[in-house]
Amino acid sequence: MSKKFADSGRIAPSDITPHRQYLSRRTLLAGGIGLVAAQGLAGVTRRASAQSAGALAFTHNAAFSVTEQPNTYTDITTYNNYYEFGTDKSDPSENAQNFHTRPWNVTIGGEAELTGTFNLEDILKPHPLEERVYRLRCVEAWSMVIPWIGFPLGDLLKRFKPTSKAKFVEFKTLYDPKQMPGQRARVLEWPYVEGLRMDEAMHPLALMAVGLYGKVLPNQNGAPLRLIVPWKYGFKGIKSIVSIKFTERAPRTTWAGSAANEYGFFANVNPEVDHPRWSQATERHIGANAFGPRRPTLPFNGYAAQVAGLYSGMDLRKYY
Ligand SMILES: Nc1nc2c(c(=O)[nH]1)N[C@H]1C(S)=C(S)[C@@H](COP(=O)(O)O)O[C@H]1N2
Ligand SMILES: [Mo]
Repeated sequence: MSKKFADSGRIAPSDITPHRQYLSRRTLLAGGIGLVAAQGLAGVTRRASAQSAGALAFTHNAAFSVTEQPNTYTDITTYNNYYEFGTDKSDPSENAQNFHTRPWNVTIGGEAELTGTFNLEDILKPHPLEERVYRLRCVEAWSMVIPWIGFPLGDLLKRFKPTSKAKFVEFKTLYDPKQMPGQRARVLEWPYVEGLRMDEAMHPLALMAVGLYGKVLPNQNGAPLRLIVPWKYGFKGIKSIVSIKFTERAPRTTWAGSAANEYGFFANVNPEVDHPRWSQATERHIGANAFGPRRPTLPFNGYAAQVAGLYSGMDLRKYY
């Protein structure tokens, strides 16, 4: 799989990050170094991680990572969409600093044998953490490459034994206008809601993220728990999740519900289906070369080989 992911190889020389040590480790792994050496390096990561605050223990998943250079930690943590903390890209990093992510509960409901409210530690406990470097393509036609830390969403969902009626999964963000100043304005319907079809949710690329760049998620990136669906536009990646519900019908999601002509339920990255107000054929890559040439947008954000089969027989212009 890494070979296919590597095919676009779009590393701009200007995309240099300050995380040199981190990257050299990744480059070695991406370069196909032997398994023993890779495990040795993962061990080094773990030992080193105990020393710095917020560091996580994880193993790098090269097979599920692109080999493009990740954006810098600064880009990833200061250029954000998180409307609960303001609509400017710099607002979340400024306004989310005091957001409380502990204690944190997640309610599991709907069509499953096991439902209820669980504390975050119990949600996370059984899941070993992986690092996966994924492309992120925002519906606003910009992109980044982000080294997430997380675990497969499907592994979490299976634990609650969804019934045969569970055809979709709905996710909700915390609603707490006291802590989230953006929720005091009606820029969106609150709380933020997203959803996936069950087979999409069970796809091994769908990730529950708890960290990035080897450390616990910064609040502005959706701490303590957020969704990443790399073949879809970024808005599907709902942040700070407090509710997961198995449903029979497609949930009404925030963006598709409020502007159905602009944002679809599926929201698969598709260079051939434009947003009514702009083209989706190309993207601006955030980083040192952000105002250099635009890059072509890839079908399913470069993950077509892995996920196109989920949509065989569907008219992707109709189900956008
Ligand atoms: N709750 C919530 N989740 C959200 C958003 C939001 O405004 N609120 N913005 C979405 C959009 S449009 C994008 S592109 C990604 C951005 O994630 P990042 O800031 O970690 O890059 O988060 C998504 N998740
Ligand atoms: Mo986005």
